[in-house]
Amino acid sequence: MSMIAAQPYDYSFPAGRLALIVIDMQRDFIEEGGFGSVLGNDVRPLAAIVPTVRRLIDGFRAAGLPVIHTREGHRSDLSDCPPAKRARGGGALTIGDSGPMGRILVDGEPGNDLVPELAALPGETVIVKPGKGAFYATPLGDLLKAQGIGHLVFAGVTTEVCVQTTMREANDRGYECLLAEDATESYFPEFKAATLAMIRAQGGIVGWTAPTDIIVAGLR
Ligand code: TIU
Repeated sequence: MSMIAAQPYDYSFPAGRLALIVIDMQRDFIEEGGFGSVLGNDVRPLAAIVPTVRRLIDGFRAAGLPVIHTREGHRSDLSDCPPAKRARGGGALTIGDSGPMGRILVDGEPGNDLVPELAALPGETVIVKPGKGAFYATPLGDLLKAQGIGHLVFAGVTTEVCVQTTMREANDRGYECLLAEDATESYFPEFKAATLAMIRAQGGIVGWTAPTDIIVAGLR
């Protein structure tokens, strides 16, 4: 077993059996005019983690370990978007409406793309998901099973919404989950802090957390 110094205690993983899941590092959440901003958020703090997420991705690529990207996006006919989800938000625009980066949160639109610095390489999987969790209504679980992967490192946005939801889904499915503390961000700093604390409380009730540099060093 390999080991990464983490909270609430060291994170162990079998060498070659660890994958990185980068959650929703897409223009819709990180750039002005996308879903994050139509919900009323200041999106600027999220762009600040892009270089750190890139360092984590590069560490996994250099170690020959899988990098899986996700995007929150709906089909163009919105058949996979519950009316309840579309009705939320209270802003002038909602999911499926036309914004400056194309239709909001719709797969295939410019705003749904990953930010250019974090684009998937050929051969890397991109999961397009209709929900906050990446296991719901996607092939992610089958894909991990087929590759024999039981240990997952998480990064991306936002910490308390799609990242935490996916970590909880993974935890209930038996995966050992580690969140990169500085490669995740929220529109609400206090929500990020609370999420990191609740994940590792009670002996790691949801999983572990560690800084990106420690994780990357642990891959070598
Ligand atoms: N609104 C918010 O914080 N997040 C989302 O809607 N989706 C993700 O977290 N990706």
